[in-house]
Amino acid sequence: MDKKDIIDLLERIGTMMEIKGENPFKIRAYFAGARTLQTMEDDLGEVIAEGRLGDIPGIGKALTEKIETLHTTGKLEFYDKLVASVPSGLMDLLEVPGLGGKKIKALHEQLGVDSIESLTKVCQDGKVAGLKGFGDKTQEKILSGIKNREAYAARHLWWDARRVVDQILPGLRTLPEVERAEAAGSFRRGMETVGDLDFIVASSNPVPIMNWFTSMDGIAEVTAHGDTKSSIRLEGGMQADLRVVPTEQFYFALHHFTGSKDHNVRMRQKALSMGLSLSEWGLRPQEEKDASRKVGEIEADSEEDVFKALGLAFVHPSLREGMGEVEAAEKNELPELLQYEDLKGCFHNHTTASDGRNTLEEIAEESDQRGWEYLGIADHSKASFQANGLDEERLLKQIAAIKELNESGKFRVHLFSGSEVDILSGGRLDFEDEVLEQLDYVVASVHNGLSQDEDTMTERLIRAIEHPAVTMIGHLSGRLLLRREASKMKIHKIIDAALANKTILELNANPMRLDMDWRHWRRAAEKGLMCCINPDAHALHHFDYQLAGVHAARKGWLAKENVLNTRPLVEIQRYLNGN
Ligand code: DGT
Ligand code: CA
Ligand code: CA
Ligand code: ZN
Repeated sequence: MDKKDIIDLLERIGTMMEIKGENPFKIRAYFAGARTLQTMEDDLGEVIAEGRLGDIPGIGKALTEKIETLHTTGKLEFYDKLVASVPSGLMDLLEVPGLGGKKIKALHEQLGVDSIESLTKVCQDGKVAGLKGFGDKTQEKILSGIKNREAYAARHLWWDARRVVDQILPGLRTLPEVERAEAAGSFRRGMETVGDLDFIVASSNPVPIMNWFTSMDGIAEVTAHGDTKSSIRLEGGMQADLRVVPTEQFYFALHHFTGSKDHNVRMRQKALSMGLSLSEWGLRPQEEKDASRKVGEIEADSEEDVFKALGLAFVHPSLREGMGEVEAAEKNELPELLQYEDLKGCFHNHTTASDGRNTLEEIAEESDQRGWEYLGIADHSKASFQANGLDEERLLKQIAAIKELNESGKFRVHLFSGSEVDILSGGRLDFEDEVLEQLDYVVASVHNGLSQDEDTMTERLIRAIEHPAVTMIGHLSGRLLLRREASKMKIHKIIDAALANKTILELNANPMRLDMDWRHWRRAAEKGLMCCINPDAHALHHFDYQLAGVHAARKGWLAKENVLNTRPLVEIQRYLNGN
């Protein structure tokens, strides 16, 4: 088990012991141990091999043994027993924001809460507000937390949906009866979250396809099994529909079920204005009401044909949100789609110096393999102590190490020295100007006080945007999709400030963030706002996140010239030097 997983597990142990009301000193030892591991710079494997773990302050004898066992075997009997002794309903409560071990214990002991349902009930009855340490505000927060949790459970990250699609679609395509198969719906549109998956298949023999679909591995429930339409729920909770249509209908059905509803409405209006009627069955003269008669039917051998028949340029699925794409297609004014290959590097990446899993050299090597021209290192700053943020001394050392690595010529990629500097609660930065001046660039981000009121947060961000050393703002809203709401802020004021100060806003490509939201990008970019797509990488495979970033950028109508990191190295150097 690696260090990160061990840290999580120690914290979980501490929380479960809190719920059980065990000795506070013992509890504290687990949380303190987790924190110590977090800030430890040495490699855990080495420390254990050299028998030095027990010498580290904050890690006692009992903890040393447990960490060593976890590191070598990945298992711990003590933990398994603890898990078995805490009712699972109580562990579910940890998913409600604001509830930790101590509060759960109080709710359990004093109000008999043992599940989300019983917690909802006592909150609605107003009983929670009266408990010591709770109050009206907490009670309200718990209720809204539960409500969000339900809404969140109904959807899935696009990134996770992709993994499921990558399993099912190739399977469908290998069936001999299948002529064509695609995943439609919000997934195909590249929405950041997906409700259910919608598969569309062309075939004249649907029955075997339906049988295959409803008997795949990993199905929790078959909710419908028909001749041309079936629905399933998978073990992870994701649902999927499959529709089989005759080949000649395929591209009309694909277009229809790709949606969105708003896009479809606009397309149907466009068809009507030409005396045509568009549906999932096809495109035909309006007076031809009887769909079974094929008089005057228009054929489509591709989705492009559907658009062409309406006098429209092809609208990529990413753009089909009913936000003016049909009008733009009429005038041939659609944006040129951003491609993954357009990205030449990125700027928000973490190393082992803070909370990343890889060293500078490993990251440089990976960048070379991916063919990137440059890569920016932006580890956390000292205020992010839980992420082992760098103080001034460690940062200066890193700057020197990066310089040395660049000069060594060992790697093709050029590394830039940056920092992900915390924006403190009043908008001040975590480093003084003299330190910031040593860096090639600065990503400024909010990591605490995320629930400040709208005006305070707006002013805080604008102050950072106005700081001359700040190159870009990281993950603007702080949202975690399906887990944490965005901080409240006056987004248009912030965009205007970024424009006025020529500060870049990041499009954080972590599939859980995709922040700033694509819905704001189109207008902002039209006004000249510069975007930078960053993976916020904490491990090498996180560089893959850039693909999710590109999808979000497309939904925001961003073209290559709106995105800083499509530029070649020389231009980036010129840009960062301020000319
Ligand atoms: P989701 O699943 O909530 O993430 O979103 P979608 O867009 O995948 O929606 P879904 O699965 O309900 O339906 C897929 C597409 O089918 C949708 O984007 C457009 C089309 N569609 C479904 N129901 C309607 C409808 O009542 N009217 C229109 N115009 N289109 C519909
Ligand atoms: Ca869907
Ligand atoms: Ca659906
Ligand atoms: Zn961050």
